[in-house]
Amino acid sequence: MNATITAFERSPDRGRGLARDMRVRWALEEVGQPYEVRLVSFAAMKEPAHRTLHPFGQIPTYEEGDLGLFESGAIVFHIAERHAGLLPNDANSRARAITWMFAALNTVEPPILDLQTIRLLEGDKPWYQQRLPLVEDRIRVRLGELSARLGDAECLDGAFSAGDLMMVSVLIRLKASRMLDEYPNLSAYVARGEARPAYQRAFDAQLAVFTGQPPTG
Ligand SMILES: N[C@@H](CCC(=O)N[C@@H](CS)C(=O)NCC(=O)O)C(=O)O
Repeated sequence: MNATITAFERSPDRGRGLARDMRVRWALEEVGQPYEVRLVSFAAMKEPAHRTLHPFGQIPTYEEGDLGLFESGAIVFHIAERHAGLLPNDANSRARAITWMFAALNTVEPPILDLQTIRLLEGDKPWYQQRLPLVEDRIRVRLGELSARLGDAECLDGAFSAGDLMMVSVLIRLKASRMLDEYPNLSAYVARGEARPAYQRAFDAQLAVFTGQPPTG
């Protein structure tokens, strides 16, 4: 039986890769697992039925037989553990790839989310103009550190892994701000992720929800 994930019925970015079901779709595509999608409205996400699956009333979720998961990181990790293709076999390499997943979610994503939150919710507040550069600088610190570590490498640690999938997914959130342009190796790293056929299939499938056109891949 195919796994079922949840995704936005109506997404703020109209299905252009930012909602976090994209990470899960991408992981499933990388490991070649078909999946079903259940679309949920903002109202339905807050209903008890959905909260049974996701206590915080959000997407994505993941159902596979008796198993119900929430949190995109946990879901991608589960997929990567169950299927070959996203985590190396060597134990130490595997541990390092998992470390990069946590780094993406715990160290790099929080300041990026801060930027999105203040833009969305605090744009009309008197402190916004003062706060904005502080938040942007915190992102630049992380991008500078990440850029230094990546250097000229294709991936964060050896071959492409769930760590890269998560890091690229997080960095993509910065594309509209153009901050990534300041770090050419990170821009190229994100572009390499986006060029992967599995990413393209996932992107097309997410976009198709909003265009009504069937995915081409
Ligand atoms: N840490 C969670 C965050 C989930 C999250 O913020 N989901 C967003 C969509 S990308 C959502 O459901 N937003 C609607 C809401 O919070 O009401 C994860 O990685 O899955």
